[in-house]
Amino acid sequence: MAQVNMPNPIPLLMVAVILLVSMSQTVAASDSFMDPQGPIAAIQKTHLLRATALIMVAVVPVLVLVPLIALRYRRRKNSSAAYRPEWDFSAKLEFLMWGVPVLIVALLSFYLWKATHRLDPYSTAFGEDPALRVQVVGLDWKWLFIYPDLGIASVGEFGIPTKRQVAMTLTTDTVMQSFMIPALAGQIYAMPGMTTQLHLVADAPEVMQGENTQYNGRGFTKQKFRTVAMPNDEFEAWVQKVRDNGIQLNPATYQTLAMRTDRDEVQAVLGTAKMPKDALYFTMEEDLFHSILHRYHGGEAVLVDQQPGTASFGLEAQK
Ligand SMILES: [Cu+2]
Repeated sequence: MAQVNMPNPIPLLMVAVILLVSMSQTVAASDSFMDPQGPIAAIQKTHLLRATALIMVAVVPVLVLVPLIALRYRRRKNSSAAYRPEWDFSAKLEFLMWGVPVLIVALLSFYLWKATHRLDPYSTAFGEDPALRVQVVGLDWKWLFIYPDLGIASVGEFGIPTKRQVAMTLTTDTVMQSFMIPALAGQIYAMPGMTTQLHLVADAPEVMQGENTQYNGRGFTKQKFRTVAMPNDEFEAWVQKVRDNGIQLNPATYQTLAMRTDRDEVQAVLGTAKMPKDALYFTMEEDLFHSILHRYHGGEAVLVDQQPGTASFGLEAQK
């Protein structure tokens, strides 16, 4: 047999451990509801931990008792373990085996019911009015954030004030997409011609990743954005920055934006030196959101070259 030179496993293990630790640190920067940055994700976390703990009441005894019973009642000489081949019923055991799961399911249902209503994305229970209104449009492969009351829009950077409710209305101008900012709230689906809502509140200034969780083709992995929660004065400054440095979002620029391009590709066409490398800033006047929505409400199928998300729409980026 050929001699295989096995590398010394210790340095390899150390590298693996270091990698894991450093990865968990880069990932941990509030990209998960396990590190919640707002009340909704915080409740989601509690809910997960509670459900896990309840399920463990059934799982842990099984994991512990199966090997113990197999070991203790195995066939061997001079065994001190009881051997009762005629045994067939124990009320106590039956009560335990059925009662505990019933209790667990009942408790889980109770908490699930409560959490489902508490965490209803349409509910405004977590913040006071006036909420900041944001219209969100899913495109291939970016999210467009429209601030209808501020006359601005952005792609790749989603600025929000802290401690104030953000009331989002979502749709897409392409295939179904799923919006999520794990550290805050979500996920929620959006479909063309329809709207859904999502309300969220950020507790403290923080940068959080947002994404689309519904696979939609080539640029899917790049459909991420930075959610920047800022104190109110910084948020106002950010709005001013977007207003001062943004380009007009009109039918022509929207046409380019809506094509099947990832953020880098659209950045190359629409980006200017005044914008961050990974974000687009816009100013706008018209009610773009409703014109996007109503395009699907004509009672007839939308022509294929008028549908972002099709190869015929505009000049699709070839790749
Ligand atoms: Cu729908």
